[in-house]
Amino acid sequence: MNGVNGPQNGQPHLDHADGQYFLTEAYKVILEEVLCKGTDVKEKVCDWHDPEELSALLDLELREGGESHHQLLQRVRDVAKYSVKTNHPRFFNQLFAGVDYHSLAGRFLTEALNTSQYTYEVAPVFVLMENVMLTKLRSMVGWPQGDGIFCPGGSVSNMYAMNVARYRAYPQVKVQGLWAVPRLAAFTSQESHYSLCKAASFLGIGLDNVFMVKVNERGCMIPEDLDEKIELARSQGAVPFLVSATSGTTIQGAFDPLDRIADICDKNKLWMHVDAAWGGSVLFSKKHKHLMKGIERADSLAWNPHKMLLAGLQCCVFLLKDNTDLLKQCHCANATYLFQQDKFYDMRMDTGDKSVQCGRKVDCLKLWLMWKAVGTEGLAERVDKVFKYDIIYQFKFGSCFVLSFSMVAGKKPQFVNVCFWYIPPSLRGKEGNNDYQEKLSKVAPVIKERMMRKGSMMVGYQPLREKVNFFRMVIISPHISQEDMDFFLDEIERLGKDLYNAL
Ligand code: ABU
Repeated sequence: MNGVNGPQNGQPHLDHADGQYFLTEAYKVILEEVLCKGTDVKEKVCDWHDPEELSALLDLELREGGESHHQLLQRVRDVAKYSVKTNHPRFFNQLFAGVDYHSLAGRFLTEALNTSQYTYEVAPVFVLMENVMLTKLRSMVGWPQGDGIFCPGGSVSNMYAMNVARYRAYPQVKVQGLWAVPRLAAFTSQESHYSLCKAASFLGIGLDNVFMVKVNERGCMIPEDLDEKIELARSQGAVPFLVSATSGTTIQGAFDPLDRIADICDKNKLWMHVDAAWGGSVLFSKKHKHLMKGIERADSLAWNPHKMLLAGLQCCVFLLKDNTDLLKQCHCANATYLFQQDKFYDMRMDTGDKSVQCGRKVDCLKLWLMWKAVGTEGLAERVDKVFKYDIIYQFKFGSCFVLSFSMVAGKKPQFVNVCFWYIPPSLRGKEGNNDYQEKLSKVAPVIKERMMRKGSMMVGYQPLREKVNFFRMVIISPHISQEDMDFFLDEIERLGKDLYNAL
């Protein structure tokens, strides 16, 4: 065993003892740098460097010879040091955050086992586990039967929905291609996820044929406008086939009115998909699942447990009500080297041909192990807890900070996305000035740059149609304390109070 010296003469070594020694040491670094320091509020969320400087710090160049274990452990330490600590209590930047240690153990185990989800013969445990997970999640939607698959991201789940909906309406498309179908029209809200447009483009439906339905102030689809857009599409000679509603929009966290949308889909015989990648986890909460009232009437659903449930990237499911094997019929290619029809076990266990992928990562174990650890009740508590933080936040926004902060929707948001403008003292009371919006649009980017260079916290910002740049704070991690919440607003004020004078 070479121990800390690693491979000799730059030769790649495959010695188990040596590899396991390295892994043990690397794990200690991961534990210390990512999981201990990375969750410590006294440490930075990020150690920011501009790309040129970071490239030099990392020494990314690959060379002819290999490095010693000592050097490699320093590489591991550097990667951890300069990466963003998404487990940190002051990371509010994305729709994922925080760490669940049981899930993480599942992720390590998945990586160590290094298999592909496609057949029972190479993934017996995971084929059974995926089936159990999909059945359980479907039962929460209210579908006693159905189908589904774990996907690499919510965008891919949404693309599956579009493809399966088209296949149901025009099965000949699989063999004959776009020649065999009329101009199709899909409908989604102005605030839905951009993946619907990507899917339409990728599948040859075309961006012009995605009709954007208007939303109300909170970002929820307006059903009357959906009706109008369906008529508009027909008047242009297009054939409506799919409505994609959203439960938990990316920016405002809005929930579309599913029952009313289902009525319209029933009336027009359209496939109803719900992108619940972000909001789906409210189905765990007795108190908040009303936000998805009517979900059982949908045909399909995208749901990402790696978001609010903390299952870890990535853990995404595409669920269908259909139990006629539509998903497999739509995507199968019957590869004879994988899906032999004369196998010695029940070939229905080879679920890989439902997928558009060949090799497919195991994404069910992390969710299963976490769920086993805390139970359905524990996951429900997790969801309820972040909603409680949101209430505290709204109270603060509604009272003492009223001058400095302004809520984007002008009222209580539906979910845990808190969208707001910070108004620096120099802009307060100047709403009527011609350059007010232009100046306000520059505030969030400057504060964001300052917080990242300092490393004190991370929060996202964006414009939204006519609304200029505002912050979107996303509260997910159960490890967030009241002090973190207080720090957040105080830090924005500290970083931005000299604006607009300094711009
Ligand atoms: N798929 C939407 C995720 C974007 C975000 O984390 O903000």
